[in-house]
Amino acid sequence: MTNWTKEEIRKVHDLPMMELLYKAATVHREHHNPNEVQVSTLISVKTGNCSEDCGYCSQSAFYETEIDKNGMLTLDAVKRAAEEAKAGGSSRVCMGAAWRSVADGDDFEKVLDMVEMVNDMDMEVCATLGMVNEDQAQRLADAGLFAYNHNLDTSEKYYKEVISTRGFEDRLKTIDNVNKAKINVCSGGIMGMGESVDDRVDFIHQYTVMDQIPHSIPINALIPVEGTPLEEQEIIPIWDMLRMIATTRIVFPKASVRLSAGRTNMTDEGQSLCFFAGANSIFAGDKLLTAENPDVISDMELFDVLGLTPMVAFQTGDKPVTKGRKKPESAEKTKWSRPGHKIERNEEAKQKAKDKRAEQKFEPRKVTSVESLE
Ligand code: SAM
Ligand code: DTB
Ligand code: SF4
Repeated sequence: MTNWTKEEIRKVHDLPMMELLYKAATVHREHHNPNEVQVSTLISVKTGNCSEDCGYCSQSAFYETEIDKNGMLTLDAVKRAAEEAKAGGSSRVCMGAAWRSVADGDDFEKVLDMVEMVNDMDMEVCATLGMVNEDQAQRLADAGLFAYNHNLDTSEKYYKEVISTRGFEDRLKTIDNVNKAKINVCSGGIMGMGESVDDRVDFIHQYTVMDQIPHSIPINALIPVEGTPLEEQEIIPIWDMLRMIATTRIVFPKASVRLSAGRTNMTDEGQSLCFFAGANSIFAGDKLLTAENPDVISDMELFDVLGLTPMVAFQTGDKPVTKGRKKPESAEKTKWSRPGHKIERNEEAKQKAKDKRAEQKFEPRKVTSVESLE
């Protein structure tokens, strides 16, 4: 917990750009090596068909988007992806699943196996699986999880304009459960969803009142995805991203600030300014979860130009020790809230998806050339 007021945060955010960047860069070098960047690779271990209606997300089952949906990946596939990530300079693997919350059972046991395996490869393991209860967080910790990503995404007020199927307080509860299990919390947001500057300030302020400040704070730029309610949002100007990164760095001097989704829409110079303003981690690899990301070679070329080096694993925290596997503690399923209020643009995108699916169902089947020959 820190005692920043919203007014103080807003004052920092609104500083003249050169002053803001200078201040942020000064705080950055006081607490971090400014020439080092932590590099993580995302692996989507379960893709698409998610039961939530998050207005930004390509993986929601409510919307019709062009993604390759996938059930659980095999342990082998995750191993190969992690090896490739390590060879490419990543020190952390972040496993994402298109789940609302974790359900005890085979798929969760598989995730625990994956965590154990990647931790044994001497890489930091992060997971982002939706809401978790205390027992599930503890089981992830025991499997060797280094960090858990769970984003608040935006201000509590604007959250209600983006998602109707889950409650903000459940996100806070999950972060609390992760903290209790002594797993490093990674939590941040998405900029450019139509929120106001006040929402951005409120978003930052939320973290100042937490008992524990997150270990890392991802600042994503919205990637507008066709078929989602936010498909028509304009790409956020780099200047807005810089203000958010610099302000986050100044308010949370010790945290990792991650320049996350949306780098394909930024120039090298724009990204360089983000590093100068205090961003000290990125997601590498030509795919995020479903969306595009710059390829590793161009990232490493930029690192070379800037004299940046990828951070080695476990520089910001000890390697977790894997403990024996226990059975889930509570037979009772955790009840997470489902507010269910109507968000107009989400409803429109849901209807569009329904219409498109109905159309596809009644479309005459195309006759292939082989069939037509017979
Ligand atoms: N289902 C889990 C959850 O929601 O916590 C984990 C996966 S979810 C895709 C992880 C995060 O990715 C979201 O919280 C959001 O911040 C980010 N994200 C998803 N779609 C995005 C987009 N189109 N642009 C930017 N960030 C996005
Ligand atoms: C985070 O804050 N950003 C990452 C990670 N945490 C899981 C995810 C970005 C997802 C971008 C959209 C996609 O790939 O579908
Ligand atoms: Fe599901 Fe997570 Fe996407 Fe929301 S952000 S639809 S919970 S995968």
